[in-house]
Amino acid sequence: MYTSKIQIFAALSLVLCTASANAADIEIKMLDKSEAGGMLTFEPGFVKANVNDTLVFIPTNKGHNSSSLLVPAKAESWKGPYDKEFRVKLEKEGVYLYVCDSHKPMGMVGVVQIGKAVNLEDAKGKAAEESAKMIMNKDRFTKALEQVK
Ligand SMILES: [Cu+2]
Repeated sequence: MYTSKIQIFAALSLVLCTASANAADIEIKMLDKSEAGGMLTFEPGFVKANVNDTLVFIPTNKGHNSSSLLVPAKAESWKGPYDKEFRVKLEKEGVYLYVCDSHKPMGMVGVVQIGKAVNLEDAKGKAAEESAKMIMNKDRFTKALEQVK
């Protein structure tokens, strides 16, 4: 009886430890129109996550993809397919900027912060450069970057 309780406790501890060590999946929808009324959006447009978490882009509406625009030093860039669920694991700390290739001019963009924002100044510079070329939603990058802490 005593032994079995210990065994159960040991098994339970193992389960809990495994769970806390697991990285998270974070879903980001690709939308024509958000519930708040914004056109052509990633939702959420800003995500703060941990090293080794995975972004999961969901093709809720058709005609969108996800491509990295700026990644921290030594991090891998990505270019996701259109109209398919796409997963990208982020293994380096810093700020990531990404866009929908078709709708970058319309400000279909997003920002991810992994751990410390070690490259925030670079990200702000790139975002300002790209935002200047947009024809709508020019403030999306700025508003997302304001949430970086
Ligand atoms: Cu798009």
